[in-house]
Amino acid sequence: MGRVVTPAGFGPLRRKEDVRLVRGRGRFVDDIALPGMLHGAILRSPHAHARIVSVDTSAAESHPKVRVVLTGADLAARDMAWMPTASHDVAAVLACGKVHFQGQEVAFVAAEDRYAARDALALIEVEYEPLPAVVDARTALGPGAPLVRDEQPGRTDNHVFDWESGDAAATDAEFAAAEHVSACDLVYPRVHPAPLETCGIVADADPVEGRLTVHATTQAPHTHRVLYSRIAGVPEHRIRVVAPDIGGGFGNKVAMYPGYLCAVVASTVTGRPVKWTEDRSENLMASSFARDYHMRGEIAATRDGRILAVRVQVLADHGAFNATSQPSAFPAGFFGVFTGSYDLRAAHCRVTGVHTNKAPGGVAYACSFRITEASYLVERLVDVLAHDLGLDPARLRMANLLRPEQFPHPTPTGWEYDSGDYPATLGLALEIAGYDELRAEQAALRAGYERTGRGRLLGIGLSFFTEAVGAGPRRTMDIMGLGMADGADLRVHPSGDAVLAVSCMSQGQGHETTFAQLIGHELGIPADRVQVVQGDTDRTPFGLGTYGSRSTAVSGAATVVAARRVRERARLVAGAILEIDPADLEWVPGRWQVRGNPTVGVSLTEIAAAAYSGRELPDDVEGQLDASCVYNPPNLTFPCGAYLCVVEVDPVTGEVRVRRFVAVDDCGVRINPMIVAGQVHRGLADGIGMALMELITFDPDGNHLAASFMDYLLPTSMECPSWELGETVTPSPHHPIGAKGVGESATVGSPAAVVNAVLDAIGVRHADMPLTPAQVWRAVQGRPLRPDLAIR
Ligand code: MCN
Ligand code: CUM
Repeated sequence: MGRVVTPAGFGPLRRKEDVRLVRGRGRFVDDIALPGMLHGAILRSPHAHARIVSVDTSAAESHPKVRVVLTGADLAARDMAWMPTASHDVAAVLACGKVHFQGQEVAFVAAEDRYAARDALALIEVEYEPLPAVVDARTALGPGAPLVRDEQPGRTDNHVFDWESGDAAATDAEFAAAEHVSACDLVYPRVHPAPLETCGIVADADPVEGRLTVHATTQAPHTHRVLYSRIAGVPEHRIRVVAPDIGGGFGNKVAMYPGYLCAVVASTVTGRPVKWTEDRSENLMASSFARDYHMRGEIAATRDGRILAVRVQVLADHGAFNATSQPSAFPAGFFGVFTGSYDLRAAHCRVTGVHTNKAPGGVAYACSFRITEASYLVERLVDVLAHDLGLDPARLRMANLLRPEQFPHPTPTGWEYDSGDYPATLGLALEIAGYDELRAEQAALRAGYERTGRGRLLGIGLSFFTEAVGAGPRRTMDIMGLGMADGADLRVHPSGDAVLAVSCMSQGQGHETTFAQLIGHELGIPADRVQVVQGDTDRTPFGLGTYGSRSTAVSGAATVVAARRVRERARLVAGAILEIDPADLEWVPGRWQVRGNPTVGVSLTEIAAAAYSGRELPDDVEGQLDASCVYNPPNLTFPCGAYLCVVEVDPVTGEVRVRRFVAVDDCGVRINPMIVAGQVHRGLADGIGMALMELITFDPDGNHLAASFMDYLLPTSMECPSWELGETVTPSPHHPIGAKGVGESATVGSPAAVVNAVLDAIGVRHADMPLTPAQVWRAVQGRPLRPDLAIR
């Protein structure tokens, strides 16, 4: 660790893409208008669970502006009623026979304009026979629970999977021998990523060329192309998927949605382009949700607070279809990192997935594949342990964190953390916060409250997280059989300017800037002379895309390796120009020069011109200046962070105000510290949202109770303090520039800090999120509610 140095080419460069984005010149899917384009709309189920007795589309079809109406039966006739999901399940495209959740897609209309399409939905007559719904995961496996997936032959219950990780026997032995055990039941409620831009598509099936062009809001264009190809039985080269500018994804735009496929079919049937854009309620009701984990955690320790083992049981609510998007071999995502940042002797978890009559729960919402749940669990457990043993939560953490000399660290659940200096990271957060003074202020405020019965209480909440980002390697991680490795193609033009094409896809993370900076760092080409091409399967190499904060760790590594290959090629050309053995040349940013004689050398610009010129080149140099790389990461990268949240709580009204938030992140070497800070700011706001206000909940009949921003509350700048950031740097030993991902770190780490702070203020051992004023007030009274009981 030590002093933070910014390597050449890196630094707080302003985002290149903002030149168009902040001027309203971005081009989003809904900005696209093709000649003759039709507009789609979806009829959705009003019931959470019902048999479809009949569907009559005749009135809608005779609407003068309607061009096609699609039902489940129409899709079944094309063998397209069901689509594969990443988790070896299938999900309905349009309901056939029955509906499984409220808001499920039942029919699709394409009409001359958006209004006509909506009007026509009202003309479709669907007769439903309502069935009892199962909404609570805890009753889904019980006797008499309604069967959600009875269309699957032989199915008798709502069980999805059982998965375990760690050593059960060793863990049980630690618990049996431990001096102290703390246990806690926690719910990580269902939440939604709620990006600013909802999901949408413009599908254009060209019957003459036999080509399908799709403009869609997707974080993973190549994966989507493979999916379209498999579902429609059309080879990949006949499909082009373009993701233009995207107004936020946060995981919501990883999955394939029925509206996309319906638009493709409607375009095929009508021979005209079809646009479909979700509205906000549709997005909140039917697109990928996150979390919905019911967890029982236990932590074993000595009486003086040496943590020995953690044991966890999870009930995972996957909704009606197992439509998660994590690597195939990980049914509970990367939940296995629930051992957190601590030096444990043993750990074990058992996760059971169940179906309910709710929209398919993805793993989406800045989750790094369930690490959000894992991190929240262990960081809550550590605070519960501190509460039970009467220990200070900061000192308890410091005493149990992994020490720098323990890296690379094999965890009890089979991961290998690459690097980190956890004590220094926590130490810096405590220092920035002024921890001891805060505790003194807390004691004074509490004494005042106890004397007068009024006033605010101060709460100080900590969380220390370890993230796991940058999936593959391809040998152990695939999605639908596609290995998690990504490509980068780099071409330096005769002018010395460069074009980089990558498989990842920015939704606001600033890739056009940071990936250009990677080229600047490796080749000395200024970032404004590097064009970054992304989001177009016709113009970019194959790769699985942007999620799980994998772009820097995987595509970034591919970019660096490709740039180094170009540099080596340039060395040979430089040798030819200078008539000197290439082995005698040394690289300084932007230039090959003679070792020991720096006045003799050639710049990359001169080398590029020569590589395309009529000049004779060495036999093993073909000419031109380009290179590619497909990067198969040897391991994930493991960023970490120490977060400290300070809240003021009014115990009479339950109102919470976040006064301060200190976040020290270690994401290895930072390419653009300003973009990293922006990523962290965003994730911290996520944490405040989830901890205090965000909740997707249902009534017992499965009616969705949060289908608008009136009910699904998001934090604004009003709820957020001025963030106080710090950094430590332990480079990843296996990443070519030592970078680790950061895009989801703050979302993973912050919820526990906020919850720990609120509970610390009111002296309560545990209460579930979201800690709304009502929930806090009840917790003060000693009777907090379960989040699924719609706290208002
Ligand atoms: N970066 C850096 N130095 C590092 C690490 C990252 O400069 N050591 C930069 C990267 O180059 C990139 C940004 O920070 O410009 C985020 O990088 P990374 O951690 O690699 O994450 P991804 O680019 O793969 O982004 C995905 C991640 C995920 S999975 C979600 S969800 C999320 C997030 O990013 N969605 C976002 N941040 C988001 N930010 C915005 N604005 N919009 C979203 O939808
Ligand atoms: Cu899981 S949300 Mo992000 O990985 O796209």
